[in-house]
Amino acid sequence: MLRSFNKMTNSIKFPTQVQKIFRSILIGSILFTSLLSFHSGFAEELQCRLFSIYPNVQYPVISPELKVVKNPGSINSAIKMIRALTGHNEFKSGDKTSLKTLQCILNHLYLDSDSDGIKDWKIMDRGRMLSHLVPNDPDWDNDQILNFLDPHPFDKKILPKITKVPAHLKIEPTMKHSSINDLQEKLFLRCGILAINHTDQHSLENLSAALKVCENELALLSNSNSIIIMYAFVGHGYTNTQLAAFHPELNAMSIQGITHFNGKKNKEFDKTFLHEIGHYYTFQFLSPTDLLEIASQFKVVDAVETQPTSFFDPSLLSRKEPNKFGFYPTPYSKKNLHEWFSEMFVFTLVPDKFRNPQKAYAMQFRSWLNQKIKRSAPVMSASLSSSQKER
Ligand SMILES: [Ca+2]
Ligand SMILES: [Ca+2]
Ligand SMILES: [Zn+2]
Repeated sequence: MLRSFNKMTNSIKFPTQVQKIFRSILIGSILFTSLLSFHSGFAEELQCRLFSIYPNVQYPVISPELKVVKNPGSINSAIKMIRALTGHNEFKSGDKTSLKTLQCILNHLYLDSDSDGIKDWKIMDRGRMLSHLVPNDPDWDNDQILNFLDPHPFDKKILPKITKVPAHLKIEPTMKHSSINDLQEKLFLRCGILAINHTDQHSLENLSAALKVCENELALLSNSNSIIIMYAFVGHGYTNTQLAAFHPELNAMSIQGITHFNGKKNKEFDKTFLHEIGHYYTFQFLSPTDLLEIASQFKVVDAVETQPTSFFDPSLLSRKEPNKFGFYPTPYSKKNLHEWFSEMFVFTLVPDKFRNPQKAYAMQFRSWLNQKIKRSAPVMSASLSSSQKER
């Protein structure tokens, strides 16, 4: 599933509201909820909340009465200012949004801590409204250490090159889970997956399952040098569809932590985990046109005629009548092209676990994907931050 992180995150500032939001979304099944449907009804909950990139991150204190915009006057003029500043004409505020909240959002949107022209925060992502402000500049202080890896993200300090999980992200081992940071380290060093505790704590069981999958199945793909952030968010349930999610605006995935873990590994964990990694690969290594191109190779779409510029283009996200001659590894892959790709991603790595294990298709998809990864790998290792800044 590809989902907005909005409803699964917490902020240091407003834990109670966020808990409420969690309760309200758990009704819907995650895997089967389209990206866009997460956005209905959002605006009413618009708050001036900052997404916390890791626990206890230190953000500079910004009062809502910050000097930049002393008084926008009215809700309408505040909205106008936000639209002018961000270029997002879609920006709306709900009935419950106060002028003070808008002023606070507005003030955050002006911030550019390192004066490099890339604003610190955003409240919209590719036309979609977010319920938190999320990082817009991947390196707020321009010290070449990406925000989440940076123990002082707003304080430019020269740090040694990162070769292991930085101290501020280390998962505290517990009596029961004494080996958990060993797992965290292996996941990071061997697979580039950085497990970060967030509103929940990672479980030993899920992290060891993730490590196994990455050492066996993911190893079939070309090496990519990129880092996949994997948060533990409270709000994930125990059923297959609720185990994990990918959040494009954070460029991060999230999985179930200990809160909803019922003591035994969910049989579908491996596939769900790979499915979300598939979404990560889409955003990291493909262009929207690539997505159409591979879908047309498998006759899921007809010849590529349009060249969408956004991954959120309706041609990639809307449900269409399945193509009679198309190859769909699962019923869920008929949902839209993003979900088709992620299901193919799982299929290409573990074809035997599918009802119709067409090995030739799995190989065709995998070699196409490996070409795309190889093409972008050198760029990624050289300039992780600048390539992310384009987002
Ligand atoms: Ca900046
Ligand atoms: Ca930094
Ligand atoms: Zn998905």
